[in-house]
Amino acid sequence: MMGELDIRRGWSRALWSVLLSIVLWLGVLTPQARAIASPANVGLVTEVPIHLGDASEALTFAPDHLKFTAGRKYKLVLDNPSSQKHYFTAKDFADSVWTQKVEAGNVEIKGAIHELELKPGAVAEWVFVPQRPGTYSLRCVIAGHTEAGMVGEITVLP
Ligand SMILES: [Cu+2]
Repeated sequence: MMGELDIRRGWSRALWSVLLSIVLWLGVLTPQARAIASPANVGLVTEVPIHLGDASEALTFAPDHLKFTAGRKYKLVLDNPSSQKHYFTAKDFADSVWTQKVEAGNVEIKGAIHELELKPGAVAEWVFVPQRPGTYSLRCVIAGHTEAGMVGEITVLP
């Protein structure tokens, strides 16, 4: 016959097993939840600025050497401080990266990018992940600009 004490023991055993399963469940779940919500993961984008031309109309990219690591996410911030338009043309590089988006003005473009044209004063942000290590050439395809030295090099490290 079950006494009052036995009933209380039974209850407390049931309560403990419920608590234990909650603890185990949280233990399994929280590391994943933490990994998804972690600001370290959300904010893991390296910002890299590049100027196409400059205020004194120099035909250059600044910097003219870009270095990335394959598999990491970058936000390339391009601007054109000059009074003429310029191109960021690095076709082999563009074909080898995974592009998340390009943002310019109020427009966000998703998907593959081949080259970018920046009008005077324009700013564009290109978010991508380099996929293939290698050395890629960069140039501005406006007539005469490549010849005048508006060229650069992009290195993707493994
Ligand atoms: Cu140019």
